[in-house]
Amino acid sequence: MAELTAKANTAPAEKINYKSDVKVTWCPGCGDFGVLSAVYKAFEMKGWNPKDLVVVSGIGCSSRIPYFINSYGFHGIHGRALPISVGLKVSNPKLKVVVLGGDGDGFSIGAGHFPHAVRRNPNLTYIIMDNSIYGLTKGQSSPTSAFEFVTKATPYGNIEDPINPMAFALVYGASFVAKGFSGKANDLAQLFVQAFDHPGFSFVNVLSPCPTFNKVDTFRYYAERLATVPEDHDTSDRLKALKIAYQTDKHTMGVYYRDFRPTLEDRLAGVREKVHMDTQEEIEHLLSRFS
Ligand SMILES: Cc1ncc(C[n+]2csc(CCOP(=O)(O)OP(=O)(O)O)c2C)c(N)n1
Ligand code: SF4
Ligand SMILES: [Mg+2]
Repeated sequence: MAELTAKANTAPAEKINYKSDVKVTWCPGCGDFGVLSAVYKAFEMKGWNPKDLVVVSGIGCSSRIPYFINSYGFHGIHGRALPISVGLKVSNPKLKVVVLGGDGDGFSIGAGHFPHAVRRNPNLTYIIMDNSIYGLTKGQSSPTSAFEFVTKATPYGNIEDPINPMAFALVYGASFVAKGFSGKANDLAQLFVQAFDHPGFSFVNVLSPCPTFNKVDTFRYYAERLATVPEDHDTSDRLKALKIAYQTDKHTMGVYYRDFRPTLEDRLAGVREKVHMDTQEEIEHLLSRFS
């Protein structure tokens, strides 16, 4: 059941504390701690007032994150974080909306919402905490699990190919697409700030290992394959971004792509303007019949 958590406090303006009093209940060593730390840092850099900020999630270990943040929060239903967030932006465009959740939440049950959020281009940030597993339900394979990955649900190895989250976002037309790693919280915080500053739908896929349901050390696995987007990469070139997304030998961190086009809020303001004008014209036309 959807749950609205209003935890915004009235902390003094000079130093905003984004940490809530709720105990973080993830397993020791969970990659999600790195994401949470980067989120705190990025919010500190932005200095947003918690009363103007809503953190939205679905269901999963990662989706518990709104409880740990001093802001408004919406711990929603599995796979429905994006529609909830778009609704928030439509009803109050001034809100800062940051959406977080797991790879299962976003790319399995929630995958159908992704293209439609993207093509509306709402001014919000969507962060996937990608551990390539269903953590909360005790370690089944997810849409980003590797082929032949062994889990309790796939004891003979996963028979499905994984989706490529970066290509997924690029092909659907997201206006900002970036990738990060929870083991590099400072870099991640910088990436989040760039995503927050982007006017439109910004997507960040974060590699966030689940040590509980991975037999190998995924932190080390990723760290050994980390690369950064080349400095001369043209972020306005979607095809070049796709080439980086399809590199199989490394995990490249940074901003792959961005473009600037009207946001959902701009588009709705345009419609409101037209409605207002039409109404004015209609009123004048009606009045002219009585003059
Ligand atoms: C409609 C619905 N279907 C299925 C579930 C069961 N369920 C809860 S969390 C989850 C997957 C969690 O995986 P992910 O989104 O990757 O988050 P993680 O726990 O890995 O952070 C599933 C299938 C549910 N709660 N609601
Ligand atoms: S099960 Fe995995 S994803 Fe969930 S809290 Fe534990 S380490 Fe993190
Ligand atoms: Mg997951």
